Amino acid sequence: MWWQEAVVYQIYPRSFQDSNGDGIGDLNGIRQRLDYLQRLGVDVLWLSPVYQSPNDDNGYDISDYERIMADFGTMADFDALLAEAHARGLKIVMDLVVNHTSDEHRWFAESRSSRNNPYRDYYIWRDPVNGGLPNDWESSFSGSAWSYDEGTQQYYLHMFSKKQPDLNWRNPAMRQDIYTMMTWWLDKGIDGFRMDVINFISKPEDFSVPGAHGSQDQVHQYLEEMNQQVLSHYDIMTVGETPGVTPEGALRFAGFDTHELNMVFQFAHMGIDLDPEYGRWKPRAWHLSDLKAIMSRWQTALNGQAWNSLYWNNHDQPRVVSRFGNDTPEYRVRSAKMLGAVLHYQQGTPYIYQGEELGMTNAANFTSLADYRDIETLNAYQELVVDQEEITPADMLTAMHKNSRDNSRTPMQWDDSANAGFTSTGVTPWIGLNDRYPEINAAAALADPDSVFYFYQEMNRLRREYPIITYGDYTLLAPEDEAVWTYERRDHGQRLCLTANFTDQTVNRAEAAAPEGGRLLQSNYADDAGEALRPYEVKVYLQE
Ligand code: TEU
Ligand code: CA
Repeated sequence: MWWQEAVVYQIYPRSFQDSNGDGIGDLNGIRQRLDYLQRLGVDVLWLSPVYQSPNDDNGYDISDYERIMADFGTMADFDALLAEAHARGLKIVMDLVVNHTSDEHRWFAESRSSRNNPYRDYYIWRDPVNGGLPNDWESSFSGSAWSYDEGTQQYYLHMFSKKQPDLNWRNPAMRQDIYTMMTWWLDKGIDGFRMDVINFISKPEDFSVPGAHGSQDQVHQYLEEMNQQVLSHYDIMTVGETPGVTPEGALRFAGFDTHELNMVFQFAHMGIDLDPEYGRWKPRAWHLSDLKAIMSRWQTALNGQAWNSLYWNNHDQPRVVSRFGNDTPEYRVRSAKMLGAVLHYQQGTPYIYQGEELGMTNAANFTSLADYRDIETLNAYQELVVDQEEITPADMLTAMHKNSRDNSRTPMQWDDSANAGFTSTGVTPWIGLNDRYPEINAAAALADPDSVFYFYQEMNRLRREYPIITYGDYTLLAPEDEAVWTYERRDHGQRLCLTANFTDQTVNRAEAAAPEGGRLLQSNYADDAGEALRPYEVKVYLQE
């Protein structure tokens, strides 16, 4: 399928390119940068939500699915972007957020207006239990997942902010409205959907049963129905965002022999440095053996039965070079390339998040709470530092530096001019720039043949040339090794072998030497030092 051979590039429109000097990225800005994206050699652009939204959660709170957020432009701008992308052979995948809407969506306004409004049942309403909350579910953005509505004296459910009420997928009329909306977009010619927290859409019938949180079996009925009524009528790609999903779960959502989605995003590898209780707000040390074990398990469990989506980064995660690499000036470029190779030479469809191809880093220059914009971060600070005093301000700031979602939401760094070419000089961007932009930016990368950008470009080129990169079987070697990740891929008598040093020391490994008849396909050093793997060195050998 075409989506197995594609490379996807995720755009966070708010932070990509401002075209009209209001400090906010927009659709026309994306259109201005299509040359750059084509040059990188990606096939699909996934746009984080561009629909009308009051921006409580930067567009993941949609108030009208068939309108464009004024900040981003107009529907005519969208149509122009889609047409120009298609003319260049680039596809566009939209974010589909249907677990919840904004509380400013017309359906919710109707729903909360009275208990017998026809839209009441589009959302999830419950009576108080013993005068209080219906159950102990917590919102991902702190506090209870239930908010009380004075007008109608019931609670509504919101797994995210109180401005993101969860839709009731048990309601067939609601589902039909969603399918109609999806059809409307697909008829416009978009090329697929990335489905936000799609495994959360089904909820238990009885909220008093403990442990019922998370995926329920009905999710598969809903997705089969969606597939049958909508998705199967188009040549598109779908990827479900499915926090907590296991490989076995992925086979149900996206098995080659099932009729729901094409791929899912798994989260296991994103959890290795988080605290079991406090999550991203108490970072912990991670081990390469864990990272290898998790990702290798996904490689083997899905092989031949489903298709992996490969990602290090997105708008919810810190920058990978700061997380699993080394973002010091000495090793940033080297380790960003190494990480890119480790990911892209696995079996699956790779996703590049904007700026990853430049080796963009976490926002170390954010010094106080006032620099942050993300609702998850701000709410967590209020809850854990201010209200409950469980984390000190200093420790929280350290955690935010490591893990806040804002690390990946700073403006794209295009050049070394004031505002990094993201917006006009003199304008204050909606979120502060990463102060390393004079060194780390697209113009500098394009002028440097050894840049991370050209390394990614080369990976994209090689993927087109060698099907083994896309389709080969994966085997992990030396699973216990805490410094080096070695794996091989096999396909039709060919063998590809990757070795990657995750440390800033030179280490010696027999597997790092050229195998018999093998030729070096790609590496991040100018020469080959045989068994010696230099700091953050990666080598990919091909035996044909
Ligand atoms: O994210 C869902 C999700 O489970 C997390 O990764 C989430 O970002 C949260 O930080 C958990 O710590 C999706 C979107 O990608 C995210 O941007 C939205 O905020 C969220 O859904 C709600 O729509
Ligand atoms: Ca703008």
